[in-house]
Formats: sequence, structure tokens, C-alpha cells
Amino acid sequence: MTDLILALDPTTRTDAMRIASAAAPHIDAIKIGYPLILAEGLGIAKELKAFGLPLIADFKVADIPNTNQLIAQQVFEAGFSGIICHGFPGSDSVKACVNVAHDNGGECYVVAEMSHPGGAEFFQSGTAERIARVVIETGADGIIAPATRPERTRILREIIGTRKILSPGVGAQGGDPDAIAGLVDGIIVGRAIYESNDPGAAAARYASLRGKRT
Ligand code: 3DU
Repeated sequence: MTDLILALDPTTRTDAMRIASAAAPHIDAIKIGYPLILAEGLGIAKELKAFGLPLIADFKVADIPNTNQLIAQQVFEAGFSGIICHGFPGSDSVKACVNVAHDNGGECYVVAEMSHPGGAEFFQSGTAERIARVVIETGADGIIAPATRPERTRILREIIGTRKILSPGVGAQGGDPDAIAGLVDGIIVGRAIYESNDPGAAAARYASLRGKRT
């Protein structure tokens, strides 16, 4: 079964905990990033751990290896089980995140191509494919690839083989779960769940739509 990952981007602790609580029975992991962390602090990670789900830090880390390592150490000390970094800073920067993730029994995912329209400007022309190869070279656990462009994600799947693909863009960005779920290991859904009047029902609906990995 393809995982359903909640992108928990509300900017108050109250909303985040309410939505996570409603969605938790239907989801496989929670992803948080700058919107919630900058509003409420890194400590929110420990509170969210109470739901018993893997917690992914979407900081799209993109610095020199030493700084990436320092950031990743903070992430795993805060209680996360996964980290997302960018691939364009190069394999040494990615490797720094991979090493810290694996030293902590966690996972590292690398953004290969982004899901918004502008994601087609720089990540195509071979860049996404090159980043996917960096994932293999560095031993990273998988890539982030767009649900909005299944044809691109299919090409990236050929490069990364059985490594995981987590795919944002379903729902608010227009990605169709039917078109992507069979290609990827996890779909990432944010606004279509957390902006719903009934986040629990919305999460249940996406859980029923995600289909099987083929
Ligand atoms: O569009 P949504 O509200 O479903 O949220 C998508 C989430 O995934 C959000 O946290 C965003 O920062 C993240 N993301 C992308 O949308 C696209 C990417 O290429 C990478 C991450």
C-alpha cells in the first residue's frame, strides 16, 4: 500500500495538534517544515511524536556538508525519524545528511524535482536525473518527486529502482492520486487535509484513494 503522509503546515500548535489528532488513524507519517517550526519551535516535534507515527523534517537542507551535518544533528536530536535535503548542493552535502540520518536509525530523502510549475524551470534538462543518481551514490533512502508530473516521476523511478519515492502535489496543487499512487511509495497531502472542515474525513478519503504500489 502506498503511504499517506500528512504535510502538517498550519502555523499554530493548536491547529497542528487538532489536525494531527483527527488525521492520525488514517495516515502513515507526518511531515513538518518551516511553517510550523518557525511559528512554534522545534519542540513541537516531541509533542507530535505522541501520535506514534514517523516524523519527517522537511527543511530542504541545502548547505555545505559541515552545516548540513549540524542541521541534521539538531533534527534527529529533536525526535524526527527522517530528513529531506536538496540534491543540487552536491553529493558531499547530501552524504552529510545521509550519514547523520543513518547514524540515528533514520532516513534521508533528497528533492529530485519539485511539484509546482516553477519546478520545471531548473530541475528538468537532466538535473533531476543527476540528483536521482546522487541518491544511489550516497546511499540516501529515496527522492521527493512530483505528483503533478507523473511522467517525470516515472523516469526518475527508472533511475532509483527500489529506493523510495515520496510525492507531493496531490490535492491543492492538482496532482491526481490515481495517476501517481501506483508509481510511488508515499503521497504527501497538505492543504487538502489540513484546510478541510473535517480533516479526519479528508485524510480517510485520501487513504482510500492512494491505491497500491505496482
Ligand atoms: O500542496 P500541499 O498543501 O498538499 O502541500 C505539499 C507539501 O509538500 C508542502 O509542505 C510543501 O512544502 C511540500 N513540497 C512540495 O509541495 C513540493 C515539493 O517539490 C517538495 C515539497
